[in-house]
Amino acid sequence: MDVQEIGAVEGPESVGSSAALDGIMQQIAEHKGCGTSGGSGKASCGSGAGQGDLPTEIWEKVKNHPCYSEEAHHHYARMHVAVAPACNIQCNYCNRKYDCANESRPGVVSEKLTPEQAAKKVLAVASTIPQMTVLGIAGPGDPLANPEKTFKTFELISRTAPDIKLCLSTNGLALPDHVDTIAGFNVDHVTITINMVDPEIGARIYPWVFWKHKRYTGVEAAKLLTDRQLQGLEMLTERGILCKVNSVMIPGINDRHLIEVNKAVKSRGAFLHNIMPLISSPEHGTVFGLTGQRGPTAQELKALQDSCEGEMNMMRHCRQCRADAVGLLGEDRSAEFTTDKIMAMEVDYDLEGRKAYQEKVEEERVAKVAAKQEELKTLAGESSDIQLLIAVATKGSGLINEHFGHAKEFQVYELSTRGAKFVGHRRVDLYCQGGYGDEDSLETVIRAINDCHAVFVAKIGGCPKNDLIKAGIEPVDQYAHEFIEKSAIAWFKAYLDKVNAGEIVHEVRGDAEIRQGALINAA
Ligand code: CLF
Ligand code: SF4
Repeated sequence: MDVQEIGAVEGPESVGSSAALDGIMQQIAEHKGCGTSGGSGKASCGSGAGQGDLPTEIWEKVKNHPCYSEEAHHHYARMHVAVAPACNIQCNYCNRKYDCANESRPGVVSEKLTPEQAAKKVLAVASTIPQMTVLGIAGPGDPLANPEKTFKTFELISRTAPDIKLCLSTNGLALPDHVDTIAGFNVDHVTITINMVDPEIGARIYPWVFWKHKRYTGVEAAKLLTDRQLQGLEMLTERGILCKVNSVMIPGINDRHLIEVNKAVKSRGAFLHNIMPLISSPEHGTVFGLTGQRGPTAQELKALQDSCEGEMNMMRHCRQCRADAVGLLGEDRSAEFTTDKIMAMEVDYDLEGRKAYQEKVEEERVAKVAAKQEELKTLAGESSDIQLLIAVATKGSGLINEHFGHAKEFQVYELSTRGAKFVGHRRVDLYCQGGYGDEDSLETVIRAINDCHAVFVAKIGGCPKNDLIKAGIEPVDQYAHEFIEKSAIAWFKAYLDKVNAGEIVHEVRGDAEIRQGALINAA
């Protein structure tokens, strides 16, 4: 059992001020999309883009990558191997004893691995989880500050598990020096964390960077970092490597500036932009945690993401996972694959079996999309401008298949006459603990989905049902084990019918909280 609780949920007062939200909304009004000067293959509608929205060669690269395709993340898993402990910069949201916040929640890595151990782990996981399609190296430090270990791991895996996509996440400082090696290993997916393109802002995020045996501080350090990040991004996209940019949204420091970052990375050919909330609690021991720097509220984050979703692909399903995460995004099976357990495992890397399993997954995906399209027809002719959010309890496969009390997160969909669109997720405390409902947890769940009109579940008990209704959130269990989007559209159609008939009045919901200290690794 490896359970780590980081921090506590903040109270309702932590929800951002309306002045802050107004400021972002104003920026959005002034920001007409994200320009159109991006590199090739960028014309799509977000990481939710499907087969028909992308050029074939891009679709082939993203269709089973759970981070680069929102649709894929319901079906395919990724794993990280923690082979890269050192880092060459300091971020104010990172404490070195924790994972890299580029790609992980601030939790402790259970084990650091050698490249050989990592290769064995990949084979063990791939043999057990046939839908694991991507290996990422994302820390716990920076992979390119540990180039020998990172590339040795890639070399071993590309030889023994050729069907697994290789993925890399970096702060970008050392990136220009390694682009050719990355391309040489056929790494198709690289993430760069870019939080600013203005060194004055960067100096508030990065106290120092270490480059060519010298430590730089302040604006000089931030200037060096941003120059190297943007140079690395250009070099990768020139070689046809799909680049995702991660940005941490830090209210009052870079929140409005991230619109400029979005333009800058789009113009250099980034494929996807992932704006993530700052996670900051005093318990993390980070500079931001200790100085009380808050993270954004759910509405602030969504408003910024919406503002950048012109023609730029936006990722909204990131789980800020650990540097040793294993499984579907949103689940963590790393405790099943500790070094002790792996060494004792009989590994049977069945390439044909993996292919056969993934073909079945593809059939499920086709059925899911067809069901959604069919249901969408019922909204044809509706002219309502009502737009609302719902929360969904799911264990994956695009189904409403989780009990309310067992949900560790809820997926959030925006419903309108255009259909159902995935717009995020909310991590929560388990409501059901040891067979009983926990009232304190229920309060935190309600705060986390407070901006939603309904919560879709496979099953729910009487007590939480009543409390949700009191809070104005409708518990919906009539679509248990059915497809999420199809069910959501059917429910929304019925909602519109009731509004049109005058049976109910549509009301706008309030803001919601982003969990600051969720359970990050339970097994
Ligand atoms: Fe890992 Fe990152 Fe590759 Fe994904 S994670 S290296 S691109 S395989 Fe994904 Fe995790 Fe978010 Fe990263 S959900 S933190 S975006
Ligand atoms: Fe921490 Fe990652 Fe920043 Fe390095 S790049 S300081 S490991 S968050």
